[in-house]
Amino acid sequence: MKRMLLSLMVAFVCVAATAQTKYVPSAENLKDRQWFTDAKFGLFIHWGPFSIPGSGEWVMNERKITVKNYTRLMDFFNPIDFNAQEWVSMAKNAGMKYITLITRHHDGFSMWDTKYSDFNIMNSPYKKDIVKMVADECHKQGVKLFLYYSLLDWRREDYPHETGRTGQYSGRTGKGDYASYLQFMKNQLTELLTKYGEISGIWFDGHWDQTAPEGEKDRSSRIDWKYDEIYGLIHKLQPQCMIGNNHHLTPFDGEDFQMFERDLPGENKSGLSFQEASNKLPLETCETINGSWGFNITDTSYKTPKQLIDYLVRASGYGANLLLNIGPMPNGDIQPEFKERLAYMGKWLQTYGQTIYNTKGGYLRPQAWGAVTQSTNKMYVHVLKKDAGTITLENFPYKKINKAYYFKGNGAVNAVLKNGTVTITPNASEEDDVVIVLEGA
Ligand code: H79
Repeated sequence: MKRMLLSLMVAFVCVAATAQTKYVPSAENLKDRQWFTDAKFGLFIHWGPFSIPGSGEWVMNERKITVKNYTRLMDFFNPIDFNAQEWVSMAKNAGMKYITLITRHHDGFSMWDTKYSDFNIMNSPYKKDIVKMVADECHKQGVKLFLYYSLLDWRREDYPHETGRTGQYSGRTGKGDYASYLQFMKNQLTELLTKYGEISGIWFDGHWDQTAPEGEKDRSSRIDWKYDEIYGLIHKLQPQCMIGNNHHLTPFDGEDFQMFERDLPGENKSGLSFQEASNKLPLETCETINGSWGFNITDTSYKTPKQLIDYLVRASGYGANLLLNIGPMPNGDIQPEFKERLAYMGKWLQTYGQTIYNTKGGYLRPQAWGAVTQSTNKMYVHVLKKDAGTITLENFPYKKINKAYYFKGNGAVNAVLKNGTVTITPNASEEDDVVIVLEGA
């Protein structure tokens, strides 16, 4: 009897040890999720030795550069014009509330003083910890900091490169060893989460490297990433730190926000975002100003300031943040085309910020003519399309509209609520932005 009891107890302990415990976010984490949802606008920064060839952050893979040859870039990276204070001020003046910084992209270069890889900023002629400089400045200026961290690596032998879809021209001959690679990532993440003050989020990318090429919808991974271990570590070190993973799938247990690359939640215009938008987690869309993430010297396909504002508004209409990217130049300076657009957006937000920050996505999702955001008893109707003509808002949630006016100038607007539908005919406007406020309940 005693023996049976003992073996029962052993069995119970074993089950308890292997059972997946479902992630319960801490109070601090939930608070940061709310902050994030209200923040609406952040700056993505793709920068590193990959910026030098001026051909985007995938240059190693695209030009089939071997690890041996690529390592030379480290000797050239000397961004003498980099000024963290200027970068953070620029983001702040653009109305951005957080920065998401590349700490290590797929090329494996670490932008901080890490003990776990020689391919890092301290071994470049610059010899200064860039993550530290940006982190210190963010904390000083009250801008939150997220860190981008690639799960895939085009240079390490222990990354399971044999099954990787990319990084096949790196010249690696060793055998992948995920246990070793996982330990490496944990060591690096521990550095990032213990040496740089408060980190508001970790932005993972690269999961798709281990997914099947046949049919983009099949996203089952060829390796078990052991996310429970990685996420557990992060939440243990900094419980408020929000985890997002750009795996293009339904969020996994342990994740705190969901991102969409070059796509508004649910639209899947890029063809990479099959996942449905979560109705539980905060959402974020990332997008470039031209067509490139890392500095690209020939890419002049800049979006107009108006297009960028429209994107921010439409993201807000879905209740999502916009994480807008810049790829600084190899010398650390930011090209004027980016600076001008960010300044424009900052100016726009000085006027219209109230219709974006702290709002919820519209009860009516973005339409061809524009988008709706809302706060308590107020609906902000952004008419983005010029000459949109008469607009109808069906299934309108208010029983009565008490006041209808232009956000700018307060001029009255004719808005009629009948049988649950609002009909608005905006005045033909010379201005780019027509925002109408409907007050009611
Ligand atoms: O950091 C930026 C990009 O470098 C990174 N994410 C943003 C934020 C990124 N890497 N890849 N992608 C975005 C697009 C992925 C394309 C893929 Fe494929 C399609 C990966 C797998 C299928 C192309 C085709 C590459 C491999 C096969």
